[in-house]
Amino acid sequence: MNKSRSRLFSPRVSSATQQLLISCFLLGSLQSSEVSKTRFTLSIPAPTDSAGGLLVADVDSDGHQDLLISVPGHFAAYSSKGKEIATFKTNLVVGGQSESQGLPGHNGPGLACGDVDLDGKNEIVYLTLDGWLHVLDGKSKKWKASVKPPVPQGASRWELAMLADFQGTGKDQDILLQATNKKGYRTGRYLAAYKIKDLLNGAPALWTTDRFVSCAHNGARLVDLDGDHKDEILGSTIFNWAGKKVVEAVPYRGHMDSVFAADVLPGKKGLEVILLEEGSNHVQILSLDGLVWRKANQGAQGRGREPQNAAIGRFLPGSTEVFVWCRSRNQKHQTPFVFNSKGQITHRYELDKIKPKGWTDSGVEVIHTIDWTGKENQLACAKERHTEGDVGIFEPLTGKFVEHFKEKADRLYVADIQGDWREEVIVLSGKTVTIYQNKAPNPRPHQPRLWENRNYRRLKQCHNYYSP
Ligand SMILES: [Ca+2]
Ligand SMILES: [Ca+2]
Ligand SMILES: [Ca+2]
Ligand SMILES: [Ca+2]
Repeated sequence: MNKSRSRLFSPRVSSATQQLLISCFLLGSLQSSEVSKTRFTLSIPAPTDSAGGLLVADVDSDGHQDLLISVPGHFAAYSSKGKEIATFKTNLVVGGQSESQGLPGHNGPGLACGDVDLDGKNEIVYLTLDGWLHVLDGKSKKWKASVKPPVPQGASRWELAMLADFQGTGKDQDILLQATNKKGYRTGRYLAAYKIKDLLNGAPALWTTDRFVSCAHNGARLVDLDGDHKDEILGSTIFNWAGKKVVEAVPYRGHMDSVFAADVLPGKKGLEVILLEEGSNHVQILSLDGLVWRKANQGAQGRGREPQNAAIGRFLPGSTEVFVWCRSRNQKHQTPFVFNSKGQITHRYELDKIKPKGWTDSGVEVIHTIDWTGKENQLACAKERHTEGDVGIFEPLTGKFVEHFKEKADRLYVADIQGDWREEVIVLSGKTVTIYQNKAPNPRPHQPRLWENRNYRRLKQCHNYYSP
């Protein structure tokens, strides 16, 4: 491995942007609630394919969450009201299919944001195609540091940088770098964990590995599973803060398609990890002690039906039980199925019979669990699959849509950006961003903001198309 080196770096900051800000009330096409729409136009190019994505963080450190948007060659930050904070022209690492191009994969933002130098203000952290990692001040847009970390032999460059806490400080003082093998079917097997301060000073990594088994199409996801305030690293293998493999999926055929973390079993200490197999087509739930359950939706021939995508959440009104909703493989006429927390299938339906009029027969994609109503139970939000299409919010257990937004969505992201702890629906269509907010009365206005949960923050930064 080569020694780290540093150099000066000057981002170009574009002039003021053209913006259109609309804030209005309208009724969703299903007329189920009042929805406000904030709309503005990007001053960076529109996405032309699946490269680049969205991220919510307080970029300018004014106490309000902002939106980061990346496309090849550019990224930009806007306030939740559509005010431009910064635009940058730089070859950040974003891309499409990770198994051929490397990480971060379809819709991966290739950006991270947090206070990495403990000056009380957030920095933007990202990798560029030439192998450098950059740190910018989010508010002043000024360059703070750049470094070219040594790259593992089988990789072409570091492809994904994630802010982490491996020391249990409660802050963002660590970083995880991930890369795929450069030859053959590329998966994110290489990891390097650093104290950020060490990395920027050219000091060695806390640990490295070439044995991480990542999901096939997305990077690692970080979460504190056991409550020791230190991040675990999630894939088909789960590593702890010290780089030790603590648990792994039980044998399966093929690869893992998605990974999520949730407290599926509150009686069992810590969070559980939900993994979706493609090949042997089961859903696995792991705890730090090992397998909790592994189940498939068996067809008439006894063959498991592929879960393909999932949404995990409290989907049953009046209950806090966590359910695992699976979309099903079908290219058309999707038939979602739902497991309860014990691994029993409790719901199945044909999406075609329930979806809104005009919605594609190809079903849904980019499926996020969403705290939309403010009630205890959650919903799912998704876009029309395989098309720049509409966005909807639906009840996962029944498939009933409660909102239908007419869109030509290139990207969909769900996060609390407007300040009410409930989550908004954020859509990028060409150069147009629309933030949909539920203006119906919030039944639980005094809930803590979701961002106070460190795991919410981590999962909202470590995401792509396959594991939103
Ligand atoms: Ca802000
Ligand atoms: Ca800072
Ligand atoms: Ca932990
Ligand atoms: Ca648990």
